[in-house]
Amino acid sequence: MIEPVRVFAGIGGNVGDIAHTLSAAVARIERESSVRVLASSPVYRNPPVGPQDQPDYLNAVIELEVLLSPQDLLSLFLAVEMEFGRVRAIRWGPRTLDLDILTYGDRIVDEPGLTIPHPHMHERPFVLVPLADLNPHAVHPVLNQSYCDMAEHVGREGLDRVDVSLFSAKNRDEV
Ligand code: A4P
Ligand code: MG
Repeated sequence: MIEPVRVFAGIGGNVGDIAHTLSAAVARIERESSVRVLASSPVYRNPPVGPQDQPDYLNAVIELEVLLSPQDLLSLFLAVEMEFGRVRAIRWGPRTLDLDILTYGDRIVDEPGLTIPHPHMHERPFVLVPLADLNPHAVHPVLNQSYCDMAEHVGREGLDRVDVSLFSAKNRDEV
């Protein structure tokens, strides 16, 4: 029997009706029988990291319980990105939807095409701040620091909380 695994995932985008895309993507993920959405962080508007000549992003972190391997979860994320019209052109360039696996339990994965924990998460305010909102005292599986300490270290400059709710458990129970 497969044990459910707790996953934190980054969700973001900077093209189109971003708030709508992010909510629709979370609803799409929730419809998978092998995934349960447990919570979503607040959503933050923030300037692009990487190439600057692109619009601001909306970013959030979602907490999932999955019955999928890390590889199968990545395949699901890539499929959902495609469904929402993600066109992959420029590295770190604009995208309608970006789904990243941040952590998968305490597992460390380092193989071609998949690195967990996500290799940039520890340096990105748009990941650490919402992660600390959801789970402040949890500890990064490799760096052994709590997310609230890491978020404090990178700071929250440029992050502007927006009034959008991606998911509430109530929505799920009503379906
Ligand atoms: N991949 C490897 N590990 C993972 C993982 N843990 N989760 C591979 C998800 N994917 C993972 O991703 C390329 C490949 O990474 C995937 O096919 C998968 O096999 P991508 O998202 O298509 O590539 P990319 O965006 O060009 O590069 P990268 O390094 O993945 O970018 P990120 O980390 O996704 O960052 N600024 C703001 N403010 N907000 C953002 O959300 N995002 C990015 C992209 C840049 N700047 C940003 C934001
Ligand atoms: Mg990505």
